[in-house]
Amino acid sequence: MRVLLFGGTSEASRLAAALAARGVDAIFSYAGRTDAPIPQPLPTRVGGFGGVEGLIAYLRAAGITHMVDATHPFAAGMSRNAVAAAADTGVPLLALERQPWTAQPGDLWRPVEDVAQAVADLPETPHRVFLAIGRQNIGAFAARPQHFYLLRMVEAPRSPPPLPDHHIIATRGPFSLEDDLALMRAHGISWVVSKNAGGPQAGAKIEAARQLGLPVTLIARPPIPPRPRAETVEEALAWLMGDHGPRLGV
Ligand code: 3Y8
Ligand code: NAP
Repeated sequence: MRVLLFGGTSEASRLAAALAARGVDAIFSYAGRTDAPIPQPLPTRVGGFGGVEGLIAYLRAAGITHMVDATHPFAAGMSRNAVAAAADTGVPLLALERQPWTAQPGDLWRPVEDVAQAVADLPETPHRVFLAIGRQNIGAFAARPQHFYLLRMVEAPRSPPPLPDHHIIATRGPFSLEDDLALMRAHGISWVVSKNAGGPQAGAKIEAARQLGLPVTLIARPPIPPRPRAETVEEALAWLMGDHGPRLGV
């Protein structure tokens, strides 16, 4: 057995630790979006594969027998490529993916389908917007310069965002409710924009918005073709160690 684990989430890191503890032959894969990603207890490769064809070539050259796609629910490009490569090579694929958040009493959610709709959803009157969607999609909000934007991302962007009134926080999650409440109060936030990432790691801002009675423009996950799916590390381990490979001391 040789597992290729597509990472970039807390679940991926937990699965990597479990595989390393069991001595499973596995390779961890980062896209290389950040300069100093969290080190993993597995041999790690960084960077794209070169599309589906590049991934297929990698699977064959590295003798990969199983893929676990533990990328973020918004990493749709990687997930779609993994589905295509699995279909082409027959290498079994499992997605390790958390459930989306579901609205609770008190949530003031404004569901939108994508970033463009999130921009259009913002009000005309100036607001103080917590834009906690990282740095890849900030540019789209230049169409709404009337707002103050509190921008949170892992690393500061290489050039200033095209937003006249903004403040950048460069930090790596996960985030706590206490910290997000304090942050949103300190900046007088009146509107939140978030991806529906699911899980507790990025959920603090959603709970904080609920407590503060703030509207949340919530971006739905991009569609990904169907593939076998697990929600917990334990399920993923069972899939790997069960009918898909040798039974190790789990
Ligand atoms: C490069 C690896 C772990 C993984 C930690 C999780 C939790 C903290 C919360 C907010 C939301 C956001 C963002 C976020 C979270 C975890 C997880 C998660 C959201 C790292 C990481 C990589 C990335 C890429 C990065 C994106 C950005 C998104 C920031 C490492 C820290 C906003 C997603 O060019 C860029 O700057 C790209 C940045 C993709 C989304 C975007 O569009 O900007 N994640 N995040 C991975 C790689 O190269 O393969 O650097 O250590 C991983 C984590 N980020 O091991 O514990 O499990 O989700 N990541 C979102 O949810 O909206 C922050 O601020 O409230
Ligand atoms: P994406 O748009 O789905 O993928 C774009 C391309 O990046 C892929 O086609 C692939 O390039 C490369 N890639 C993506 N993830 C990879 C991985 N784990 N290993 C190797 N190559 C990878 O990707 P993204 O949304 O930018 O996410 C990039 C990374 O950040 C992923 O690890 C993801 O888990 C993590 N992340 C993303 C978000 C988010 O909001 N998007 C949030 C948290 C963490 P090739 O086609 O050349 O193979």
